[in-house]
Formats: sequence, structure tokens, C-alpha cells
Amino acid sequence: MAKREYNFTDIEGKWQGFWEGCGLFHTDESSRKEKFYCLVMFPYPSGTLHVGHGRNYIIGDVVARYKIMKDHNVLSAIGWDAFGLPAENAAMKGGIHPAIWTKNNIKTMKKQLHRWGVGYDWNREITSCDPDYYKWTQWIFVKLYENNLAYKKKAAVNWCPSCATVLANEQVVDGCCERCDTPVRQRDLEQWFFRISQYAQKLLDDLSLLEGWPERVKTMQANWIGRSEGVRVAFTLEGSDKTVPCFTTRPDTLYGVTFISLAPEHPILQELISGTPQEKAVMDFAEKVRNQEMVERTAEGTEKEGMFTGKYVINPINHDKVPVWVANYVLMEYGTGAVMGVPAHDQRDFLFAKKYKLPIKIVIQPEDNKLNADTMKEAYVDGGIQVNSGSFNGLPNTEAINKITIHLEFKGLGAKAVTYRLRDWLISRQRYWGAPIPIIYCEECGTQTVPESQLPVILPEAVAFQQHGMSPLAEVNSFINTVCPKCSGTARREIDTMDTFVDSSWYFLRYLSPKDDCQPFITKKVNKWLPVDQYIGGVEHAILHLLYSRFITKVLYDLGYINFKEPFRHLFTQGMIIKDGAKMSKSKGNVVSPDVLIDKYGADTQRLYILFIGPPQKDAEWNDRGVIGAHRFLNRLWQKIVEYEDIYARVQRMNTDMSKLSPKAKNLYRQTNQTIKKVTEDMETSWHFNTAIASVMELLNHVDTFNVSIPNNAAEALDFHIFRHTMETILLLMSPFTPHICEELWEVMGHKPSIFRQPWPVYDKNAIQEEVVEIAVQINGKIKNRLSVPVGIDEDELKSRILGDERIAGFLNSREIMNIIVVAGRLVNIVVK
Ligand code: ANZ
Ligand code: ZN
Repeated sequence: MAKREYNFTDIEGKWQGFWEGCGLFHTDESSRKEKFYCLVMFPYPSGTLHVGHGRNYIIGDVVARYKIMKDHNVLSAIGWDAFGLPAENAAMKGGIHPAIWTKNNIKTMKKQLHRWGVGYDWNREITSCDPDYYKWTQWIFVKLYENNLAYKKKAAVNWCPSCATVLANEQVVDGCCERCDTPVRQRDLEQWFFRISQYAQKLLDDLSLLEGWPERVKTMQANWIGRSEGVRVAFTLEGSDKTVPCFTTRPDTLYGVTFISLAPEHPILQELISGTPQEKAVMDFAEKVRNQEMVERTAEGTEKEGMFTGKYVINPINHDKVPVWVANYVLMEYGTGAVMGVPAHDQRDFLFAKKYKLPIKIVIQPEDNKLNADTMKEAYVDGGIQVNSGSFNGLPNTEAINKITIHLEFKGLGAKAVTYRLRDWLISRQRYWGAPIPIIYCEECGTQTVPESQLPVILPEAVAFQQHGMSPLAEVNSFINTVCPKCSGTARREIDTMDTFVDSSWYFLRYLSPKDDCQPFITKKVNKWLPVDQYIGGVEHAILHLLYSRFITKVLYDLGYINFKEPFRHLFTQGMIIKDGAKMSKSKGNVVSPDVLIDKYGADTQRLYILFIGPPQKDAEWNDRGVIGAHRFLNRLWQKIVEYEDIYARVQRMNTDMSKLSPKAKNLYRQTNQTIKKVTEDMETSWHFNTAIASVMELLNHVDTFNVSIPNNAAEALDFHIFRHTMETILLLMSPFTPHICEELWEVMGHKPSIFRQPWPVYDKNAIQEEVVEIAVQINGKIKNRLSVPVGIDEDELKSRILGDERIAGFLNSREIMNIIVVAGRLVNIVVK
């Protein structure tokens, strides 16, 4: 009979259909097996996927298939993070409606996922721009509003004066409008916020619950939250009883204050200078700074700029009179929006003082080298002994921190304070393609939320997309004009839509009841299925998406809707695929299309290559030759199994009794069991797919040296039986990685599909013990030591173990080795000069 060809196109289509038909990824929620919720970050439907994206979904698929074989009840679903700016930009450029654009992209990408053999419970598919999804995003907004966690305030947005429109941060390129290149200004608009800052401490504390998260991601979150402990010190305005509180982490430097600086947005500023000769100059300066971007204002290299207000405050600890300045590096959003300037011990204050010739007063001296205010080249920021600090002189500054704090608290001049860098979450967008914010403004009753019975607030379809102007919603009167839910009087709708991060902050709850139109999620179900057991996604989401999801989860927990505080138990962040030195991306023009590769080599080759390319959490460089290598391996596996297609049925299955095996069969059997152990450990510890695959490849090499033949007698049948066991094991171990070929070969070997209904192999403990022999080690014919080594160890390995032995190395004492004589299985003689 002619050998079967590895016809991957047919094979892959056949099994994709089979899995779909038998519901391999269909989650039976009534099953009593242990649950496993496997989640990949749901994609933004941007167009087509490239192989770099593939890594994410393929890893997710491997995890799901592995857990299915480990007898878990696996939930693996997918959806689309379908609102957002690119769809709207496409509409403005190409005249295609964002809804259509999005739908088309979803169709393409779905096909691509299918071709990769990536499986999901497609009955649970969700799309965030569908009204039956965003209805519940709006519901979440309402819940936050009702609990004082959503509010509106004036905030700066990027404004292009020429286009007369608000720009998203991504649309600002080097401080200019992406479309017309006009310098972007900051403009205050009424905006909606979520009060995430209220959860700063909880978000920080509960990082300790996330044992299954990479340390690096937890550190990034902690830094983003940015907790600072310090003191709020009140400086009194000269000739007034008003005070300006300043937040400082260094109360030990209080005697060294030579000025204070206000943020240009500080509310007291106007009052301070109103009617004074410098009013106009200061206000112009403040206005100029406000147009600088926040990041730029605080960046280390940015020039410190300021202006004297003409006013003074009194330092509460020594009654020094110090000038009040406005400075660009002071942010209104942090601490109190006012900083006590200590040029001797803070670098920004130092630069500022040098520039504007403000005094520098040293209050902390390092123990040995005496600082001199006139000659110092930079601020001294380390610890030391207090000087010029009244009754605190002579104390180590670490002690003075406490003593001065207590002193201030005792006198009512200050109080301990904690500040977080985390800002409230600005969720309004002056954009069309997002979930409308469910708010109605009534002249009589004020701001009203849309009642649940009237949700969703539908995004109108017929809108005009122009190049210029406000959100298209601003012109849809039928949308804007409505009635007040309270008094039925005329009212108008909020026209802002929500940040897409709101959509993605709760989608993992929706997979459990994707079509329920009575509630966003079912408490009992989500309590059973969450936290997610394995979350998989890109490290670029390490901060915002993960923080927002954690926040919304905590709010829902506090409101009693769910009983878990954290949404994701384990997090895996895969590295990027690099090509020609850059991250693979359409804009760089270095993408590799999966479709072309699949046509040429099949999906399994591509999966194998992507999984084998390197440690999955690290970035990896794409290499076309590697793809060919992966393909060659699959061909070898194919040949090895189909060669004996007619034999498998003829050779009886038997219990493997180690004592009856031929030496070579015993060896292969041991190697097979060792491989099971290795692969399982690689999967269990941290998804080390690449090393797992490498050990299977090694096992296939052992099979080559095993030299199986068509059996003619009982002994050969036993050898064949061991060979078959090894090949079956290889298929089982490889099946999560390259599912199609393994499923096909499983059938070729005489089994009924699906291989995924087979349990994951368990190694035979007795078989993995290598047999050892004791080797006598001689130096110039005298026995110096005895070492246990595996039977059949190869000669180089044996030599290197012996030379690495401490005792032998001691005897050799770097004498020159002339020769090493090996008597296999018995002794080794090292001849030295
Ligand atoms: C005086 C001082 C002396 C300071 C010294 C530091 C060193 P972290 O640690 O990041 O929390 N600061 C306070 N509010 C600010 C604002 N709104 N904008 C810019 N800077 C502000 O930083 C806390 C320190 O940052 C505070 O402690 C304050 O300067 C400054 F030798 O006060 B410090
Ligand atoms: Zn009303």
C-alpha cells in the first residue's frame, strides 16, 4: 500500500470540522469536573492578524487543550473589543461606516483564528459594540454613578485650534495635530471620571493576592499607583490667616525651605495676584504652562520655569518669610498642588533656585564631607545629620523625619498624609464610536441617569463623519433631544461616549451569560468560574487594562454583585515577535501573514514554530528558516508513524514488564517516561513550551536510533510494542501544540478520535530511574574515587563528570593530563605527567 502523504491542508480542514462538530471546546457548565477558565485578551478587530498576534491565541489554545486533557472542565471563549478610534478614522478616510468596517474585520479575523486551529466556545462570542453588550457597559456606568464613583469635572483635553476638535493622545504627534500639524493646546472641558483613586490602596494591597502574576507586572502596577507617605505642612500667607498646604516626603528638610511653588492651575493663585501689577504677567505665564503636556512638564530634562507672584508665606517651623512662585514642574493633580522648595536637597528645586537666584540653605550634612551652598553642583539628596535646624540639630535626618512630623502634628501645623500618583480615570471621549454615556440633563431636575428599563442608549447609525468639528453625535438632534426620566420635561442627552477601556474592564464576566438580556452577568455563575485561572496577553496591557479590570471587579465586589476581589489569578504575558529588528506591525511593513504560511506549510508548522521560537514570555526574532525546520520535524514524525500503518493493528497490546524488555527497548521506554515527566513539568511550572517541544524532538531522535522493524517473532513484537508506546506518547505530548497532525496520526495508529479525549500521559515512576553502575576512577593506576553513573553513559559525558568531580579535581591539582583510558562500565584511568 502506498504511504500516505502529509497532506496538511486536507488534514487541518478535516479536524477543525471534527472538533467543531463534536463540541470539543463547548463548555458544559453542569459538568462536575474541576473548572478551568482560560482567557486570552480579546482582540481589537483592526483588520487582519499577523503571526505576532498569533502567539497570543496559539498559547491560549495550547493551555486550553492541555487542560482539557488534564480532565478539567475548560472554558475558553473569545470576543471583540470593537469600539474605538481606528474604526472612526477609517470612516472619515474611506467613507465606510465604523459598524461595517468592524464587522468585516471580525469576519476576516475569525477565519484566521479558525485556520490556526484555535478553538473557542463560539456560542459565547461577544462584541463590545453590540447594543446587547454595551447596554451592560452603560449599566456599570450607572452603578458607579449611583455610588458616587462616577463624576463630572472640568479637565484638560488636547485641542486642535485649527480643526476645532478634541484629539485623543494618540492623535497628538510631537505636540501637534496629526491631521493638520497645528500645535495642540490644552483646553478645559467638562469630562466624566471614574473615581479609581478611591481604590488606590486596595489596588495596591491586593497585589499580594496575585501569586500567579509576573513580578514585573506587579511592580509596574505598584509604581503606577505610586503611593507616597509624607506630611502636609501648612504655610500661612503673610498678612492673612489663609494657609497654603504643601505635601512633602521630606519634613526633615523643612528648615531648608527658601521658596514655595504653586501649580499654575492652583485655585489660590488668582486670588493672590488679583489687582497686583504682576497679575497679567503671572496669568500669561500660567496659561502658557497649562498648554504644555503633563508628561513634558514633569520630565527630568524639561527646563524648569517659574515666576514670582510678589507674595510671601511664613515657614511654620522657623517663621522665615519665603517667596511664593508659580512653577511649571508643580502639578495640580499631585499632593496639594503646592511644593515647599528646598534647593539644597531636591534636584528640581536646586535647578529652579540656580536659575532664578534663590537662596540655597543646607540643613542636612553628610557625615564626612562638608557641603557648601555656594559651591554645590547639585542637590544633596541622601541622608545625614541635621544642621541649621533649631532644636533638631545633630539628629540623623531619618530620626528628624519622625520628630519634625510629631512636632508639626502637635502644634497643629501639619499632618501625616499619603498621596498616590494614580489619577481618576477619565472615561469620556468626544467621539462617536463608543458606548454612549447614559446620562440625561434636565433643566429642572439636573443630571439624571438613564433608568435601567431604558437601557441601552442606542448609538444612532445615521451620522455624518466630517473631517472637522466635534463628535458626530453633537449634530444628531434626534439623539440629543429627549425627555427627562424624572419629570418628562424636555431634556438633552450626554453626547460623550465611553473610553473603550470601560468595555474591556468587565467582558470576562459576560462570557458566562453572553446572551442574557436581564442582567450583565449571573452572580452564581461568575462566582463559580472566576477568578480566571489563566489570563494570557501582551505586556503592553500590564498597566491600564489590568488595573481598570481590577478596579471594576473591586467595585462590583463592594456592591455585593460578586464574591471575588481579583479577576485574574494567573497572568501570562507573552513576548513580541520581532522582525528585521522591530516589533512586527503593519505600520513598519514587516508583518508575516499567517495565511501565506498556512497555504505553504500548514497551521501546525506555524504553531510549532511560534511555540518553539524561544521562551514564550520573551521577545523573539522571526526567522523563515526556522519555519522550514519546524515543517521538517512534522514530516519526520509523519513518516515515522505512517511507515508502520498496517502493522499497529497486528501487534498485540501488552503490559509493559520492564524485566522482559530488550536493553534497547528498556532504554527507549525509560526515555519516553522521562520525556513525559519533563514536558509535564514544563507545562505545569510556567508554560515552557519551547523546552517541552525540544525534549519531544530529542525523544524522536532516540526513536531513530532504536531502529524498529516489522516484527517476525515475540521478542520483536515486544520491541514494536515499546516503539508504538513511544509514538503514541509523542502524539499525546505534542497534541496541544500541533493538534491536527496529532489527531490524524492518532487515527492512523488505530485509535478513535479525539486524541483530546485521552488523558494526559502520566510517567511510570519505576521506569524513569536510570540504572547506574559504579565506576572506579584511577589516577596513574591508583584508585582515587568511585562514582555512580547511568548505564550506557556516553564517553564524553562520563569524562566530563569525572573531571568535574571535586575529589578528582583535587588530586589532579591542574597537572597536565596525558591520556584518559575508559573501560566501559568499569573503570577510568587518568594518566598525568
Ligand atoms: C520638599 C522636599 C525636599 C521634597 C526634598 C523632596 C525632597 P514623591 O516621592 O514622588 O511622592 N511634590 C509634592 N507635590 C508635588 C506636585 N504637586 N508637583 C510636583 N512635585 C511635588 O515626591 C514627593 C515630593 O515631590 C515632595 O517632597 C515635593 O518635594 C514634591 F529634599 O518636598 B518634596
Ligand atoms: Zn426633569
